[in-house]
Amino acid sequence: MTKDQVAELEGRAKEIRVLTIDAIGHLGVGHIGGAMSVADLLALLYFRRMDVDPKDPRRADRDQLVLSKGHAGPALYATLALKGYFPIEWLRTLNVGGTALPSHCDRNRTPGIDMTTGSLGQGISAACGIALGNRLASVGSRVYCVIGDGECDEGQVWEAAMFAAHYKLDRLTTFVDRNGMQIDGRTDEIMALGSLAAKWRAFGWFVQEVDGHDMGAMDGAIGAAALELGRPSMIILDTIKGKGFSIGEGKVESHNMSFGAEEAKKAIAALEGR
Ligand SMILES: Cc1ncc(C[n+]2csc(CCOP(=O)(O)OP(=O)(O)O)c2C)c(N)n1
Repeated sequence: MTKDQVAELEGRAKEIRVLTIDAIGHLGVGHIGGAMSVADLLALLYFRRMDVDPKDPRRADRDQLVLSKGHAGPALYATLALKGYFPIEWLRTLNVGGTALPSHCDRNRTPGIDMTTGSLGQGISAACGIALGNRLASVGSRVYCVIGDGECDEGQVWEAAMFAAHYKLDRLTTFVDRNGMQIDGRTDEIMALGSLAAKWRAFGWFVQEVDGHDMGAMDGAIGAAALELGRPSMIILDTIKGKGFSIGEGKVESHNMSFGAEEAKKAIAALEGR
């Protein structure tokens, strides 16, 4: 990637963060921490890597994303709005009655959402199913999946890990958003994960570890994953929970935080360097 391309993607990530803070601030409460930590990845996927068409969100051979940590939905909604799936104005309808944008992802309600998620552990299984289904249908597209590090406490994640390796799902690239925190504390204290890289390798995956706020590093890893044949790919992203949200950055409390429009305004000004 050139410097200009990196700068453009960083600009997109900033827009995603601004719109996510605005939407959650407008509502008054939401999962801001885990949304901020994946904003850079979402910018990279939707504005560089994924072959998708906002005018045809269900195109059979599109690349797909399963946001298994479905509570980060608001960041994905901001990304999809910027990409042109629906009007930016929808973002302020986050989680109000009758909305197309519920707090957690719902493929039946939101254009561009590929899988309904929110019950942790299930999304990665769904991603495996999509990848295997694509192979059976001779569809050559890629499936991306994002799980949380706290989500790795779920046994179902490891069933999916075995399944993907057994079926050699080499068109599946999964990311762990390793922000070191989950709902009620640091992952080290709640359920220590040890070496995640060693675990995923032991399950038969091609594993890379990169800085989840570094566009170039992530892009390189996604490229290397695409070249890997015969096994699924895991890219462990080292991230900061609440990244870019001045009130909550690096804090466990950012997980599901209450804040209003005024605080959102201040946080957005800080993010934009005003
Ligand atoms: C099966 C299930 N159990 C509990 C929850 C409630 N919950 C929502 S987010 C969360 C913590 C997830 O931590 P992590 O995966 O690290 O997410 P992140 O820190 O990236 O937001 C929990 C326990 C859930 N959504 N699903």
